[in-house]
Amino acid sequence: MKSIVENFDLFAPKLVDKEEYYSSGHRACQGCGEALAIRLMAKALGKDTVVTNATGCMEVTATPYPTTAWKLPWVHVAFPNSASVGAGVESALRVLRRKGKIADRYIKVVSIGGDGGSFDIGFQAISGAMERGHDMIYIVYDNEAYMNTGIQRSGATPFGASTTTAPAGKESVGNKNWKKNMAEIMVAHRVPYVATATHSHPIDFMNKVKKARKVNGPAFIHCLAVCPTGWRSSSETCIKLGRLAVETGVFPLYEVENGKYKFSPDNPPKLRPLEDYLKPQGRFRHLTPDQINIFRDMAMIEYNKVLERVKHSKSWSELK
Ligand SMILES: Cc1ncc(C[n+]2csc(CCOP(=O)(O)OP(=O)(O)O)c2C)c(N)n1
Repeated sequence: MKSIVENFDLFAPKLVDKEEYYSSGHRACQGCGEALAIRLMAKALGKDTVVTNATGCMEVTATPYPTTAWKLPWVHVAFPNSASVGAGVESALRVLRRKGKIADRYIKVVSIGGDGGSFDIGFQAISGAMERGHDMIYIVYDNEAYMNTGIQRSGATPFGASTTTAPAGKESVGNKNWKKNMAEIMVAHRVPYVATATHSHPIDFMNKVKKARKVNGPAFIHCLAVCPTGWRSSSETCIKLGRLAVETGVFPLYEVENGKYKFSPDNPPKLRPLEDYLKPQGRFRHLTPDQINIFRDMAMIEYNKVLERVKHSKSWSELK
C-alpha cells in the first residue's frame, strides 16, 4: 500500500505556483530577505499547510491586528515553542487522518522561527520535535541576530559582526564567537532531510522545501535571510548579499539526505574573495585585515568540513 506521502504527487511538473499564500502589503522592511523567503516557502508548500510561527520580525510585520499577510492556516506562538506547537498540530492531524476525517488530504505542518527563536530560545523544542520524529518541517530564517527587538547578538551571529549587545569599539571586535552549526546539530539528530538555503537561490530553496514536504518524518532547513536593517546594508543588495554569502564560502548550500551530504545546486562555486561579502555590510565595517583573516579562517574550517563530508559521507543504508 502506498504511504500517505506517495499518494500525493508533490513534484508535479509545474514551475512556480502563481498563487500567493503570503501576500504583499505586510510591513517588513524594504529588501527584507526573510519576507521574500517566506513567500517562496509558501508557494512551494501550497495550500494544504499549517504554519506555526515563533514571535519575531515575521510575526510582527505580517499580522498587525486586525490584518494578516498569511493565506495559510497560521498559528502565532510564543518565542520558544514554534516546534512544540507544530508537533502538537501534527499529532492532531494524525488522529484526524486515522479517523478518516481528512483522508483525502496530506496536510503538512511547517514550524518557522528566526535565529533567536531557533538557535537559542526555541532550541530545546526543535531538538525534541526532530528527535521524536514528527512528520513536520522546521525552517529557521537566519538573519543572524535578534532583529525584531533591535539587533541583539544570537547564537547565529557571525564573528566580528557589530550588534547592539556586542558593539564594535576600541576594545571590542563586535561579536566574538562563530555561529552555531545548526544543520550539523540536526544531522546529529538523525533527521532524514537537512538542507541549507537562501532566498537568493529561489528555485533551489523551493525545491528543498518541496523535498522536505515529501519526507514522511522530520525535515530541517536552515535558510540564510539577509536583513538590510541589521546588516547595515542597502536594501537593493538583498539578493546580491545572499549570493555572495554562498560564493565566498561563508554559507555553503548543501543537502543531507539520510546522512549523505551533497552540494546543491550542483557543484560548489569557485570561491570569491571574502571581502566581496563583508565590504557592503556596515556591521563588518570596523574589521581590520587581521580580523578579516580570523573570519576567513573560521569560515574555511566550516566550509572544508562540508567539503570533506560531501566526499566521504555515506547514507544510512550504505552503512548497514
Ligand atoms: C520569552 C520571550 N523573550 C523575549 C521576547 C521578546 N522578543 C520578541 S521577538 C524577539 C527577537 C526575535 O529574534 P529572532 O528570533 O532572531 O527573529 P527576527 O526578529 O530576527 O526575525 C524578542 C527578543 C519574547 N517575545 N518572549
